[in-house]
Formats: sequence, structure tokens, C-alpha cells
Amino acid sequence: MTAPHETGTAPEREMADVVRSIRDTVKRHSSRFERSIPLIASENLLSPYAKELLISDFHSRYAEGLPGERYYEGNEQVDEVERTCLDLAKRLFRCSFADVRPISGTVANLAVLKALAEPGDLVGTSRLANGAHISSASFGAFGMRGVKPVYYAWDAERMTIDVPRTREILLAVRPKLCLFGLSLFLFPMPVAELAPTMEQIGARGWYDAAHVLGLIAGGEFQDPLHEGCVVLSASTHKTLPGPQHGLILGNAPDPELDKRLQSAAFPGVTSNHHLHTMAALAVSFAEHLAFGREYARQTVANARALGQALHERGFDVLAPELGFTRSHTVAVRVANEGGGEAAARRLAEAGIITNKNLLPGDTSPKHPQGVRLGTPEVTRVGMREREMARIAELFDDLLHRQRPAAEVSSAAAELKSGFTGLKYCFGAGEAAYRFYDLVGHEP
Ligand code: DSN
Repeated sequence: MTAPHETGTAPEREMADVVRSIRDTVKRHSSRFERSIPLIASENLLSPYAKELLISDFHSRYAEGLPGERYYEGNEQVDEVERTCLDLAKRLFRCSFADVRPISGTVANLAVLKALAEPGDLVGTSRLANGAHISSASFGAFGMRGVKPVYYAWDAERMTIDVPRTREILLAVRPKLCLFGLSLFLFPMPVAELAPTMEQIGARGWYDAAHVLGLIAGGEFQDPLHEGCVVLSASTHKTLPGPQHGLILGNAPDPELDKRLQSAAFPGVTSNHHLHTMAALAVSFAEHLAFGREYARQTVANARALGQALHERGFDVLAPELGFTRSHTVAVRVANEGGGEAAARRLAEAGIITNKNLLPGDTSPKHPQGVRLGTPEVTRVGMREREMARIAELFDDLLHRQRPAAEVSSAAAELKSGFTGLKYCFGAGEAAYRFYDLVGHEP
């Protein structure tokens, strides 16, 4: 990499300092995360073979349109990789349609709304306090498309939709589209149970699988495209350990619907798509076909073990009667530990990275009473049930026994130091984790 040299102009020297400072900050961030216990339910680590494609020449190119029907020249290899990506997506999710051009989960949601709803339409969804993604909010994708939410009835004990009461709502209000999927996603949604009602009112089923995509692919959750949803949207970097990207899948024998989704993806909500992340996604799909079943199984087993261990240490983990979770996520009400914001901040000081989260019954969006914990990343580095028990012990030490954050942080770093490689991908092992290092020299 060329270095602005010592005798460069004053602006060059000044900006070289800025570049050094940005690199130092990113390196500090990386080494902090290498020492910490990462429990954000929506984060994961990218495999070496996926990650190297992020800095490939694909990053620099344009490929508007579909493979073989582009608006630019020079796309033959991009087309080849995109066709592979589409084939792998359909194989992984056992479906007939895929579009990998949305550049994020929210962009995929906007595309679905553009394809399947008109401004003023009613769309069924869950409330934010019950775990819905901000796409459902008036200040999010729903508001952008001008559709109006129809809220499902919620069973807070079982942390899922209350089917009988929701049937009544759907029959009375008759939304055009019914969205399933959450950001606080503990249990499968009753898609199959509500499918006959959707059919009766002529509503289409839509599933936002961002959080549980890798679990669905791994056969560890529900299978919405075979239970009554005609379209599935997702981001691709949570339980599916891929790059930050978006995805739309379908399984309706309806070419007209597929065309609408494609035209909503481009030119609706993207111009170019992100070719480097699309290529990385193809690698991630291939790796999930090879390793995803075992990864999904262990991710869920770890989440259930973490819930159980926290419960045994006196934490108010939601849904104890149901084994706390069937996904990668555990929700803990921390009203007695200072509330969500204070607990999450204190955990971060101790090297345990989580997020505050609204829980059912929360009255103020600014003061969530929960923290959300996820096991995608700790599973990816090889942790199992025994480490989940140790993490619960660290929570207890910090939030119940008031052990100083610095001491808990050292204990967290010691635990993490035994997990420096990636699992469930090609090129795994020590070298894989060191892939976090930046590749260039100092300017
Ligand atoms: N905000 C993300 C999450 O953490 O769930 C979803 O987009």
C-alpha cells in the first residue's frame, strides 16, 4: 500500500495522521471485541473466505439489472457468481425464487412492501414492545410506504402471537398482507395456524426472517415458506453468519409475483447492488449448506443453556415454562438490576456486549426493562453449554454480587482467550480469527 511520505505536502501529512488515527481506532475496536463476550443477537462473524471477497474488485463495479440482462458491460464474472448465489439460496431454503440484490434487511422489507402493498393498505404485524422490528413502525418502512399497521394480539407469557384473538382481528379488519417476524424472536410464529384465516380474507403471508435465517436453513426453527408465507425477507448476518446484506425469497408458483419482487428490488429500492457482499453471501450460503445444521443446533442449545443458567442464578428470564427460547435469543427482565439501559452499560464495562430491549409491558420506549442476549457469535467461536454457565456466573458476579467491572472484564477476557478460532466454516482455526487484522501498512 502506498504511504504518503514524510516529505509530503502539509495537507498530505495532516490527512495521513487522520488515516492512521482511523486505523488505530478500528484496531482498538477489534482487539476489544477479541477480549469480550459478544452477546448481541443480531451480530455474527464472517468466515475468512467470505470476508476476503469484501475487498475484491467486485466492490468497485456496477451491475444493475439481472444476470445476463445488465445495463453495464464487464459483468460476466459477476453474473456467474450471482447465478451461483441465487442457486445456493434456493437450495438452502428449499424454495423456487430468490433475489440477492437488496443491500440490507430493511431494504428487502421496503422492496416487499413496494411489490405487495399500496399506500393506505392495511398490513398485519406485531407491536415494537412485543419485539417487532422498526420496519413495522410509522417512522420506518411501513411509514415510508404509507401502509397502516394492524396489530396482532400478543401472548406475553408464551412470547408469541395469540392465535384465537388474532384470528378475530384478521377477520374483522382484513389486512392485505400479514407480516411475521421479530427482532426479539424467542419462539416460532404461528404461520401455519393463521394460514387458513389469511386465505379466507385473501391476505398474503410475509415473513421477516432476519434473526432466524440461519436457524430456518439449518432446520432448527420453523419453515415459513412451507407453512403459508409467499415471501420471506431477511438480512444475512445474524444466525446466518454472512455479510451485511439483504435477501428476498419466495415459493409461490406465481411468476407474476416473482417479477413484481424483482422489479421492486431493482429499480425500486436499489440502483447498483453491492457485488462484493453478494459474492461473500454466496460463500456463506455454501458454508451453511456444509456446516449450518450443526451450527444452528448448537446456537439454539446454547441459548437454552444460557437461559437456564441465568434463571438458576436468580435472573428473571422470560418464558421459563417454555425452556426460555427455541431460537438464538434470550430475554431477561432486569428491572431489579437497574433496568435495561443501566444493566447493558454495566455489562459492557465488564466486557459483555448486549443491548437494552423493550419487553412486553414496558410503558416507556426510553426506559426498556430488558436486555436481549444472543448466542450466534459465541457459538461461532466454539463455545458450548459449559461456557454458557460460566457467562451466567459472570452476570451474577457483576449484577448481583457487585463484583467490580474491571475484575469481571478480566474474567470475561480469560474465558474468551480459549476461543480464538472460528467454527462451522472453511479455513477455520486460529488463522481465521486473526483475519480481523487489517491488511495494509501504516501510512
Ligand atoms: N436492529 C437489528 C437488531 O438488532 O435486531 C435488526 O435490524
